[in-house]
Amino acid sequence: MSAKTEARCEEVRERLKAIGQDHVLQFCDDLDEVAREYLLDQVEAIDLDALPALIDRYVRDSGAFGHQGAIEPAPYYSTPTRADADWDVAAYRAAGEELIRANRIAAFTVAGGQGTRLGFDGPKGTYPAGAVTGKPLFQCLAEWIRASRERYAASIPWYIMTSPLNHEATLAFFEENAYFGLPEADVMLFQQGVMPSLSLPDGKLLLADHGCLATNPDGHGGSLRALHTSGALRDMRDRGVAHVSYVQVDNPLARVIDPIFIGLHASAPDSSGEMSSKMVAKASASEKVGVFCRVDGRTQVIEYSDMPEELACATDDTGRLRFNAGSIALHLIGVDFIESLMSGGRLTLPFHRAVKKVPHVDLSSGALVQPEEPNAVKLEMFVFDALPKAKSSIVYEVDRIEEFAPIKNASGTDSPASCHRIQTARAARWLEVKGLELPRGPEGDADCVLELSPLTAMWPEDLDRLSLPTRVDRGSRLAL
Ligand code: UD2
Repeated sequence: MSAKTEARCEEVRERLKAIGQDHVLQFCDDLDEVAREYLLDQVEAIDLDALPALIDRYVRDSGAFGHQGAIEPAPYYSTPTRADADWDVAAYRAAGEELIRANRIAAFTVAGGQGTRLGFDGPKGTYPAGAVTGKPLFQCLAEWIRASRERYAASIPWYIMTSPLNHEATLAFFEENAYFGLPEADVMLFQQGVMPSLSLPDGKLLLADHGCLATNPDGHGGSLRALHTSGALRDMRDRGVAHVSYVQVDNPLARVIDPIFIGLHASAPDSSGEMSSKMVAKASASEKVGVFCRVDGRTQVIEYSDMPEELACATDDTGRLRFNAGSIALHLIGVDFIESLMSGGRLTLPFHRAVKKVPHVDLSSGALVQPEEPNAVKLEMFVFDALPKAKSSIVYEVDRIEEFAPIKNASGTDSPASCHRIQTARAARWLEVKGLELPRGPEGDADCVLELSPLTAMWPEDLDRLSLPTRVDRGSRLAL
C-alpha cells in the first residue's frame, strides 16, 4: 500500500470517527490499493458534514412533510380547447417559437430510474414503446427533438441524466442507434449522484460489500445538482441556452419542445420564468400523480402519498375534484434558476425517505445479509420541490390524450397496453378530423392500432401536407 493511500485512509477514518461511522473502513486492510481508493472516493463523495443532521431528520425522525399554512388549489391556464380558456394562445406560441429559433431552449430528460415496477431489466429509455413500430422510448423523444430542430432551424441540445446503474448501457444504446439521427455533439449524457442508504434505527452507513458502500440514486431532484456538477449548465451557458424543457423518460407522448408552454413560461405576466409546469385534470381522486397546490402564496406539488385524503377527495360545487391539477412531470426551468438553487455548493432541496430492504455486510461475520424486512432508509430529492422557490410559477393545462401516456407498470394503468391505447386515440383524433374513416369498437374506441411520429406531424394541421389513406381496416396496424 502506498504511503499516500495510507495517509488518505487515516484522514478519512478520523472524519468518519467524528460522526460515529468509522465501521465503514472495517475491512479496509483486506482491500488492495485500487479497491481501497474506490471506497475512499465513495466516502469522500458523501457530504459528511451534513450527514448527522440528515440522520436526525430522516432516520431517527420520519422527515414527514408538514405543510404549514392553508392548502389551496393552484390556478392554471386552461387548455386552449376549453370554453373558459381566455388567454392569447397564438401570441404565446409566437413568443415560444422565437426563443426556440434563437437557440435559447434545450431538452432535458431524466432517465436514471430503474424499471422495477415494469419488470424490465435495462435502462427504461430502451423499452419498446411505439404502438406499431415498437420504437424505444428514447427514440420517441429524439424524434420530437429532430422534428423541432428541422422546423425551427435550431440546434436544441439534448441533456440526458442517467444513473451509475444504467449509464454505460444507455451510452452504448445511443451509440448503437447512431444517436437516433441527432448530431452526437448535441447530445450529452451524464450521471446523477447517489445517496448512501442508512440503517434503521440508528442511521449507520451500510456496506454492499467489503469495499463498497450501499447507495441509491439521489432522485430526479438530484438532476438539478448533476446538471451543475457534470458541466451541463456550463455547456448551456456557452451555447446561450436560457431554459430547459424537462421530461421524464417514461412518457413517449411528451411534447418535448412545446412553443406554447415555452411562451407562457418565458413571458406570461404571472410567470417569473424560473420554473413552470404542465398538468392534466386528474382521472380520479386516487390517481397516482402529485397535485399542484398553493401554500402560502407559492405553487407547489404535493405528492399523492402526502396528500391528505379529505383534500384529495374534496369536490367543488360542480362535483369536480377541487384539487384537480395532476402533475405529469413536464416542466420548463430557467438556467439562472437552476444555478440559484446551488447555494454554497449544496443543492437546497429537501429529501424524501423510503424504507426499503437493503442487502448489506454483517460487520461481525463479514458475510452478506439479504434482509427479510425493510432495514434501511433511502433518501431521494424530487425536482418539483424546487417550485416553491420560484417567485412566481405558472401551471398550464394540457389534454391527457395529447401528452400523457407513461409506461410505468407491466399491466393495467400506465402500462405498455394503456400507452398504446392512448397513442392510438391521439392519432385517431387527429386523422378523423382530416376525414380518415376509422373502425370503432362497441365502446367507441378505435378498433385498430395507430402510431404517429412527430417527424410526420407535430400538430394536427401538419397532416394537411400529406396524402393520407382514406380508410383504415378493422384490426389493422398503421404507423405514419
Ligand atoms: C412521478 C411523479 C408523480 C407524477 C408522475 C407522472 C414523483 C415522486 N412523482 O411519479 O407525481 O408526476 O411521475 O408520470 O416524481 N428518475 C431518475 N432518477 C431517480 C429517480 C427517478 O432519473 O433517482 C426518473 C425516472 O427515470 C423517471 C422519472 O424520474 O423518468 C420518474 O420517476 P418515478 O417513476 O419514480 O416517478 P413516479 O412514476 O412514481
